[in-house]
Amino acid sequence: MYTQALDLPNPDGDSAGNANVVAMNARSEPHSDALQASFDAKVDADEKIEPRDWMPDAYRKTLVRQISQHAHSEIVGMLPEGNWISRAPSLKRKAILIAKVQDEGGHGLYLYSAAETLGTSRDQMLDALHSGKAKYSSIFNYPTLNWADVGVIGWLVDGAAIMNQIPLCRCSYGPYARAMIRVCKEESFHQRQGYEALLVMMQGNEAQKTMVQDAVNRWWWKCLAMFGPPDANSPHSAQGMRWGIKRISNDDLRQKFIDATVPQANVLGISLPDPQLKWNEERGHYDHGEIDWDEFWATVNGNGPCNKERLATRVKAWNDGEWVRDAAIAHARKQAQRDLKEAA
Ligand code: BYC
Repeated sequence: MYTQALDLPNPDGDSAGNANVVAMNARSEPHSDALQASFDAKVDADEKIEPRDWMPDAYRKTLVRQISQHAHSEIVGMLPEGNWISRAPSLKRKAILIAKVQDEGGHGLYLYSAAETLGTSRDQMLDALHSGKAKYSSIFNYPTLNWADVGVIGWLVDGAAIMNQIPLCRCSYGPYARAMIRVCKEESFHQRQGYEALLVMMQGNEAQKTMVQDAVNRWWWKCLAMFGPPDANSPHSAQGMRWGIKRISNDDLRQKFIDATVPQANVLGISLPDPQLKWNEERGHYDHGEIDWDEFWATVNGNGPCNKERLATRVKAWNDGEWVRDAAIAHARKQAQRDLKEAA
């Protein structure tokens, strides 16, 4: 497994591993100009910051916020597509979709592991998700109405995710950067399977083509909003860039995504629902219309079409899984006692 756990400092954690991170959390960070200067020099030299390195509290806090939100997005992101596993149109599509949804679960786990190396326990992060305190990507609060939505999520949602996540492979925090390398490889397969599914539908009958166009119309603007608020209204961007967490700004990534996607839409034979979308020779980019930021913020703040349903599903899964977690901990304890006895 692509674990970051080797980086955890304290071997005396409990069987659930929690004491390790609590111990780290409790460690009070000494602060001095020399420590700060050495951290800044590392970031400027594009070296990785590792879990045992000194880091400013605000850097640690920002990473926990972003990585845990990212992990939550992967886990909640399993739900809209998981909804179609039992209704996939063929065995091949079902197998692909199961593999994809399972990959998203795996991404969540790598990312929770990366965030744990910063001294926050998985229980704390999940508690923040379940209580509605933590954010997850706005995109997963919209419903998947028909099979074409599954293809469009692969093509556009995973396509937007890759655009945002490739630069994160160069993030200054080592465990996050390393986790993102594998995540991006898998996301690339996800994007291609979605595009291929849509290509097949577009060679089908009129009803199938209409389904694809309808799904693209519903998802396009929401995918553009995934990159976050415009740079001018993005409170975390400047500091995130200074720390080498963010490498490319929200607006620049959004523009790159649009420029890459328009030719793909042409090959597919669908139109994108933006009358202002037009190549601008001078800029060398596509111009585009305005995103509905009121809708974005309403969704981010819990009032999108599926927010309550998504959270309720996650909370139920957590409660239903309690006996499995208890059994795993009991087994680990038994194993540890057996190992101790054998060593004695
Ligand atoms: N949705 O100052 P800003 C996937 C929040 S999973 C919700 O620009 P930052 C997939 C932001 O958190 C994709 N909230 O912030 C999975 C902040 O709020 P707080 C998930 C958003 O951090 C399964 C506030 O707005 N990807 O692809 O510099 C199946 C101000 O924003 C959103 C990641 O998580 C949003 N879209 O930049 C298929 C990537 N946008 O925390 C696919 C990692 C912004 O102050 N994250 N907000 O309360 C990032 O790259 C950055 O955190 C963001 C935001 C670009 C998202």
